[in-house]
Amino acid sequence: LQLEAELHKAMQNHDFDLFFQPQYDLKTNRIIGFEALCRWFHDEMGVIPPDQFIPLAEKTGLIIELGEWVIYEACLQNKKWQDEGLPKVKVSVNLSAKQFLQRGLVNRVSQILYETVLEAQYLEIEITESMAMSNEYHIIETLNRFSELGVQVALDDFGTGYSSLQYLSQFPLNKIKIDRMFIQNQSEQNIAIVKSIIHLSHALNLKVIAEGVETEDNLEFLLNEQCDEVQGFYFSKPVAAQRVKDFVDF
Ligand code: G
Ligand code: G
Ligand code: MN
Ligand code: NA
Repeated sequence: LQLEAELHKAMQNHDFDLFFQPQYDLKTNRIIGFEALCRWFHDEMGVIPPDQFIPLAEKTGLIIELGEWVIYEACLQNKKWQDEGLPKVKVSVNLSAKQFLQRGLVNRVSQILYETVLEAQYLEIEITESMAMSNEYHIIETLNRFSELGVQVALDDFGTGYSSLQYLSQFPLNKIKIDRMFIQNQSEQNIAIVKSIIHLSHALNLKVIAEGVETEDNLEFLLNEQCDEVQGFYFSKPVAAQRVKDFVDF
């Protein structure tokens, strides 16, 4: 396949970059972290969005190398911001299923933290609800090892799968990320779902972040419902690393 060959070439040529989207604490209005999002800059095709190349990278196995690069780059960048004197915040990376199930992942992450001199508490990994539901025993095993390492774990795209929070309470998670579709389509049903995710998460001692916050109304609703954190275009789109300092008043 054409795109597959291009993907291999891109890996060798370092044609990937990370963009960063800020996450805010709703009570203090402070930035508490950035989600790192991968971008592919292609000479002719321009910017290729992750929706198009992550699934392909998964299929071809290239996700292992790419995923490792993403973690390394995110940690390195975060450490750089800290060294420049910015307040310490988390950087959050998305892990794909194949990457998460790979043997040696936790050791590799531990090594990356050592190499980049980033304290583990400033790295967060995001796994999706569907990954958590795949029932493989080593998911809990791996999450426990991340937890022992001190790395934070967030459950991404929450609400799109069929897991109960009761089931998830067996997982060593720190945070639930409410999928943006529940925020953006504020139907009566979605409002009820968001409320119950927030209440149940808090009952289980989990933090909750809402994704896809685009309007003042979204923000007000989430503030009323005691949501902990927010992320979305209302605050900022994902931006290049060098732009982060522009709007980070921290
Ligand atoms: O940044 P954007 O909204 O276009 O991302 C689209 C999707 O691609 C999201 O689901 C996001 O989680 C995923 N994605 C972005 N960067 C990475 C990455 O580095 N690794 C993995 N596995 N997924 C990513
Ligand atoms: O699946 P995941 O949550 O990792 O997806 C992250 C993606 O969501 C990012 O690529 C980002 O571009 C996108 N995103 C972030 N905030 C918003 C928003 O407010 N509205 C929309 N439509 N997309 C958003
Ligand atoms: Mn994510
Ligand atoms: Na999500």
